[in-house]
Amino acid sequence: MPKEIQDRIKNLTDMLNQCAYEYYVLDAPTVSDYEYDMMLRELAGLEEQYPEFADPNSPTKRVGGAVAEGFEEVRHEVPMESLQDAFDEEEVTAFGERVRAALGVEPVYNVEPKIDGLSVSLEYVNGVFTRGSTRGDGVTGENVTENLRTIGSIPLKLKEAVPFLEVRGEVFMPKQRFAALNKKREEEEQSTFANPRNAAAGSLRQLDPKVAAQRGLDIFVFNIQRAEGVAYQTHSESLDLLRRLGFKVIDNTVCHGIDAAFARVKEIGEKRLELSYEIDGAVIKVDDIAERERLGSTSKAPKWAIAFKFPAEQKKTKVLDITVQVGRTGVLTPAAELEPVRVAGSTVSRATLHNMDNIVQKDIRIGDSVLIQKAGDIIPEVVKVLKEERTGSERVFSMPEHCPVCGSDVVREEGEAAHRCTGLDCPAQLQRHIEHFVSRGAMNVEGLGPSIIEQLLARGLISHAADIYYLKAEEVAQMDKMGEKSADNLLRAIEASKQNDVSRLIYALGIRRVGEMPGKLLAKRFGSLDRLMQASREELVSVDEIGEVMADSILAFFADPKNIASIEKLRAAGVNFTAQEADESDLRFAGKTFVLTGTLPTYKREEAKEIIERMGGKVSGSVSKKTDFVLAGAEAGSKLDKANALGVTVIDEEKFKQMADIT
Ligand code: 0OX
Repeated sequence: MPKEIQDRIKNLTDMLNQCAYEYYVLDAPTVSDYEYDMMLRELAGLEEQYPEFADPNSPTKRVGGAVAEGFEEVRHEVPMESLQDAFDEEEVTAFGERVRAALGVEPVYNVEPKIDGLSVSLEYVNGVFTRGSTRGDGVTGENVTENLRTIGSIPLKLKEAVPFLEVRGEVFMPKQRFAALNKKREEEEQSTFANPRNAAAGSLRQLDPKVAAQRGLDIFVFNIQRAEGVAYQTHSESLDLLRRLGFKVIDNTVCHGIDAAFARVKEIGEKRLELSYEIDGAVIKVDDIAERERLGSTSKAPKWAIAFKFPAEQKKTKVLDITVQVGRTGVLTPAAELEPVRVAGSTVSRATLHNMDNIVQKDIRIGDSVLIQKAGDIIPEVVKVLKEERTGSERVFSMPEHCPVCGSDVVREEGEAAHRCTGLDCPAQLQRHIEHFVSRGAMNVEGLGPSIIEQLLARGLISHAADIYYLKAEEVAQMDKMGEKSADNLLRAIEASKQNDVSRLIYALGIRRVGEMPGKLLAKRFGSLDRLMQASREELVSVDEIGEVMADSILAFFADPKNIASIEKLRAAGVNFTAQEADESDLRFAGKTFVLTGTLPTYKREEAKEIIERMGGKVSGSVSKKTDFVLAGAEAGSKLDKANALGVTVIDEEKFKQMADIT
């Protein structure tokens, strides 16, 4: 029996690794997502039952394991060198001349796009991924293995068990993922990332690999740093080898001579906007490894390579006006209305200005000439004001004191960047709130777009998100451009959404700062909306990733009778309030603070701490009035005295085990 289990685990592991390779590296999946998930689930189940057979490098770990406390340092045996830069053709020509002079011949080059991400090193022992680290300063980086493991295109096991291999690659966030992430962060009132590179770096440095796993990171590899048991004469051969081993390898073109290489650089530059990831240049490398060795390196960069940098396309235009949009939580977001201009492949006529601080800091005025560019080749942004072009007729912008939609007061809370409409019934907020409620990540009601919501609100058919569940067929059929069939489909979609898992509902409610991920964590931890509504602050903050600010926001939401009325309306309509996948964990110590002192008869201090934290409690180093229990062992010192003096309950290990139900 165990042999069969072991074989099945190995089989599933191999199949899942192959599927990840086909999906992420080849971009040619051979199984459906559903089949993949089924295999993954079966493997996770077997590993849980038979941990002795679980592979530490299992594909189940790609979803993100334990939260780290920090990252340990990794010293790079082979330094991760940087690249010399060139900004014009002359600099490239000069590089070509230096190389030819040193070698005595015109070499063969290899030209690659330069991915705008961050460099990492991946190490494999006997074909198994053992460690991954950031470049850092080139000599010392950080161990980010658990986050890298979540990147689907990184092979966990190579197709051949080479004894040792260290490869270098660039981790990046595709443009679309970057744009979607920033949109979501803006909605959730979190700060946005300036570009995909920062977003990738921020994601790789997440202490919780589950967060990294959600970010859609990808990688291209482009260099063998160290290897045993492999042989290659040229860079091209090394890249072919990496491809055969299962890596996603950077696009590369062999070019004979520096002129051909530069022509390829220009070609890459012309096509850059068609790529799904951002590049900031192209790299020209000598292809022959022996020639590279003859050329050597300076203290920082190899003499056999040069990076040609493409400038981000910037265009000049005029700020015609600054307008304000009201979001679903009432946040007023200013935007520059621009004289239309073509930049990075499309016409731009508007750029978000984020908030007042950004406007003040860049001193953007109505009528200003400005330079604009696209962050991540997608999101238009104002880079700077051309102050020398001011005529004196420009107007300083100030945030409206009243909401442009409902006229309510606008306030800016202390410590917040955002201005907010205080109108409880602001139609703009309501519209955006309902759009959010039915959006794909929330209740996912297909066919209920912004214009239908607008009509439903205008005709008084709905005035709350919950009202969609009370719409009648004849009411829906009244909408413009709504045939009988689409009305029918819409009602069906609304009806179907009642069965959603409660994690979607929690996110859909629009509790400030509670995004999709917190929605899932809360659903899992509390199991139902009713249980979440009763949760104390302590219980909330005991959930990983839920901080004090979010906990307060959740408490404030459920303390508002208007929100409770909406929830009751949803309940009466038959919307599901329970989680499909509730966490069975026992949180009996939620909200309780323990202090440990002395030597316990059987537990080490770390073990007791682990039990307390797993059950939702906290361990503190010093006794105060807020301490609930002092767990005291032999030779307990001053902490025990203090506990007695303050009247804090003192327990021994025996009692602790009883409380935790450990026999
Ligand atoms: C990139 C990239 C970065 C290897 C040896 C020195 C620099 N960002 O796409 N670095 C290198 O080469 C390293 N190649 C690249 N394509």
